[in-house]
Amino acid sequence: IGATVLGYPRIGRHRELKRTLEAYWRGQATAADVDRTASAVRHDALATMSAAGLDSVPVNTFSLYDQLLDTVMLLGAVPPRFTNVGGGASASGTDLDLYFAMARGTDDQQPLEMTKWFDTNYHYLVPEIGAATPFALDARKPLLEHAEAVAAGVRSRPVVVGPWTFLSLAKSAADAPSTFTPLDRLTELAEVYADLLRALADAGVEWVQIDEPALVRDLDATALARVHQVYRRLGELSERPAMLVATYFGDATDALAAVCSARVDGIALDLVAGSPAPPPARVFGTTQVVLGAVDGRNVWRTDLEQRLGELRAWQALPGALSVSSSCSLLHVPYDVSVETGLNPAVRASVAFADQKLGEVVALQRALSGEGSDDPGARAAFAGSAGASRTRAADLGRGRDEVAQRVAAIRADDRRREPVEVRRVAQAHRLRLPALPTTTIGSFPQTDAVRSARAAHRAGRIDDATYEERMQAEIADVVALQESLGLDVLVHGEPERNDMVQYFAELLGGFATTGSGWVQSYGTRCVRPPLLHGDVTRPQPMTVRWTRYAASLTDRPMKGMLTGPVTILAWSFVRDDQPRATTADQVALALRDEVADLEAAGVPIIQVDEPALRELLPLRRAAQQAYLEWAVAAFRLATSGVRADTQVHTHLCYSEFGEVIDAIDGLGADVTSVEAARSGMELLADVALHGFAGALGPGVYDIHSPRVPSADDMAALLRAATRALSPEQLWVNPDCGLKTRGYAEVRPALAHLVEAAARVRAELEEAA
Ligand code: THG
Ligand code: ZN
Repeated sequence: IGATVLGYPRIGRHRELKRTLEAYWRGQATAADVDRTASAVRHDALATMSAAGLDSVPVNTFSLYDQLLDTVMLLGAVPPRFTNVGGGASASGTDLDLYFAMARGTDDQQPLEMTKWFDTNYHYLVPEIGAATPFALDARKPLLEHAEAVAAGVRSRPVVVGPWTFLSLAKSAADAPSTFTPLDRLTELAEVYADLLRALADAGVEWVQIDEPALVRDLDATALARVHQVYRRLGELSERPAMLVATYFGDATDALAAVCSARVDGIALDLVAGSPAPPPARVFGTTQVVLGAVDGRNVWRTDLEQRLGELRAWQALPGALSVSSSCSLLHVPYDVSVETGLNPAVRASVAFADQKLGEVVALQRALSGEGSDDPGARAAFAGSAGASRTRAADLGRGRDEVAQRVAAIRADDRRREPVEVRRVAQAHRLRLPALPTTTIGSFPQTDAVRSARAAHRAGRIDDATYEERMQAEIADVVALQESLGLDVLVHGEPERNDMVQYFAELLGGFATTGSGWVQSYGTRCVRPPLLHGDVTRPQPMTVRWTRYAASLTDRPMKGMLTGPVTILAWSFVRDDQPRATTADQVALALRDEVADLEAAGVPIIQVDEPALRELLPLRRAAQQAYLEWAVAAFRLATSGVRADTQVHTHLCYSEFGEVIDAIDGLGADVTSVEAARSGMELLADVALHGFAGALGPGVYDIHSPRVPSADDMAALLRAATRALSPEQLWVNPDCGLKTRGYAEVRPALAHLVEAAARVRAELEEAA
């Protein structure tokens, strides 16, 4: 029985890769610096994993930016607009100019699009595949990482994204015929993988891991037949390493027969997101099974005794077994032992990547019957038993007042007055023009704001000084909005580091880490809070700032909150009760905040749910149940207000059509969504389904430094007036402005206000 994991974090324990890359982009570090840092991060990973006792260590899970982008390079599937880029500096087996051009764009070329990796908070770069996209193997990076491991005396297993997943996640190139889909190129692509397997075999690779998480999605018989065909083709190769096909993020039972009956040598299964019990032995044949027994994407310590019991049932299978993480450890931070600021009970119940290595090895030893001879394994089991005993008591779980409040929720608590009643009451109170203009909430986070927050946190400035600095920033933001002529103002959120972390620091039941960084995309990281206990709101969280901002203007000021689903999605959530219950606890805390904002005279309250789509289950059969609890939690948070209080929400990365009913079901009076980059594609969905509330399709793409003209935005708005009635339409950017600078935001918002005025005038003229 072996011990392994499917992948390991790569940003560096001190985010050194992030820092070096950002310095390189600024021209303050060289390619050699990048190479040095990257190689040090990889060596640390190799050393840590082999010291922990893994007998097969994944390599090539390191990335300078993203593993899908690495796969584009591996397969030579570079979109034609980048063919003249590159040839310059290289590091870690990668042509840096070409690589970062695709990741971040150039002066003339848009980067690859970015989207969420399955149902995680990680974003990958979307490959663009057309009928003529070239394929040509460039295996330098996996070969280099394998050679490094060999030199370090480590038994290495290179990891690559598999052909089915690569093409399933790709989008059709812009110039591809409308009937084309990337999967049309599957058979052809299989030959590049064949070349890869030969190259790896030549380099002495024993095992290769081919990641196929897309196999846990809904697959029809045709799809399964094609998967089988590809792996049969690769299986037939006479000269190749043993192939481990890795599935994760869900249940792969449907795809098992198709994969195992091709000649693959091993399959990895996620026993956390999928079923922990074995399917009938015959589907496996002699295929080895890698049991994903330790949760790779949540952080609670594994109950080792219970897990071991489940794993024993797999020992009846004919093929050899290994114990592993359920997915790559990319989705958790490195090491909880450095979190000395954590409440000891919380710290004792958490395992980050390094602790998970220990859990995998302990399970492997115990399953092989060596557990009692191995002091490490014995200690791990004893610690796990201790942790499961102390947990509930010390983690703030089982608070009667919270349980009683959840039990007392009535259907009416999730219901507001009819939409027509609200519309009239709000129109009367707010007296807004047609096509009202507003922003999503955050304004640019200047260096001054960031350093004031950091100084306050470190105790270098006192509360009063901090308060003054933030108030000065808020006053500037309000004055700017007034001078631009925006209709509904915001305070700009200078006091917030992150829209989830900020609330987690103020709510009971959450803990936050000092350096629990997880890569979100490229060099950008987040520190997901630990939602360990019952949720309470000891005191108001936003009222003071909003009230101050409102006191500076006669225009309506929006209160800004993060919704319950997004708070769950971007935290590590307790797994001892249904997420629906935890979501309702968060919703009740937010409901109190909403009530306090209303009582303070705030007429508009926005509750953002950018992650609503992200948590959508991968399998259709589970989607409805999720959308029901998610929508119910949002409604619980927002339905406690009077008819004349206007509720807004904001969503990003919508893929709007898929969840439009749920979005309408949130019952927000106004919904703003990302739309500019797709040229208002969502309007077709709106026209098709209808939409009861008002809608603000973004007219300013804030993900790009480009400042759109009033003409650009007026054109988008006119398109929107054709799909929505003008009374239903709001004018706003795509998303918050915190990642932009004032040099772009000032003119862009001026153009936005001007575009609204022009289209307003046109509508009046036509009436
Ligand atoms: N917060 C959280 N998750 C998110 C987002 C968020 N996931 C989706 C999307 N937004 C991801 N976008 C970003 C954008 C910027 C950053 C991270 C994720 C970012 N991070 C800083 C960095 O890496 O330097 C650190 C920020 C901090 O100090 O907390 O810029 O908004 N939770
Ligand atoms: Zn957004």
